[in-house]
Parts: sequence; C-alpha cells; structure tokens
Amino acid sequence: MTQTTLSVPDISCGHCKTSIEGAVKPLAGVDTAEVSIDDRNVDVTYDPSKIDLGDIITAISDQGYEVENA
Ligand SMILES: [Cu+2]
Repeated sequence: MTQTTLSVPDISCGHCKTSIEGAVKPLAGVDTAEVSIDDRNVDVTYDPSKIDLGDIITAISDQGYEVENA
C-alpha cells in the first residue's frame, strides 16, 4: 500500500468531505480515503498495482475540486 496526501484548497465543509470520500473510497484499489476539512487535504491509502494516483485525482476533479499538488 502507498499513502499520499493530496492538497485540495477548496475543501470547506462536511459536504466537501462527503463528496470526495464518496468518490474516492469506492475506487478499486483504494484502501482508505480521509478528508481533513481543517487541513484541506485528502489522505489516501491505495494499492499502486491496482490504481494509478492519476485516477484518484481524476475522481476528485470530477467532484469539482482541484488537487493542488497533483
Ligand atoms: Cu463543502
């Protein structure tokens, strides 16, 4: 498993948390996804043999959030 923290500056509330976690957690190869509203980032643990980080970033982008350190 690989752990990474994605910076998503537009995270502001519980709705953002629900949207992003709801989009990332179901992806095949993602183990955990945890949004911190205070830190405006997403901690993701995933299996790089099953999913590319780019696919995770795309799932977040599809919810309307730009990943700053992508
Ligand atoms: Cu929000």
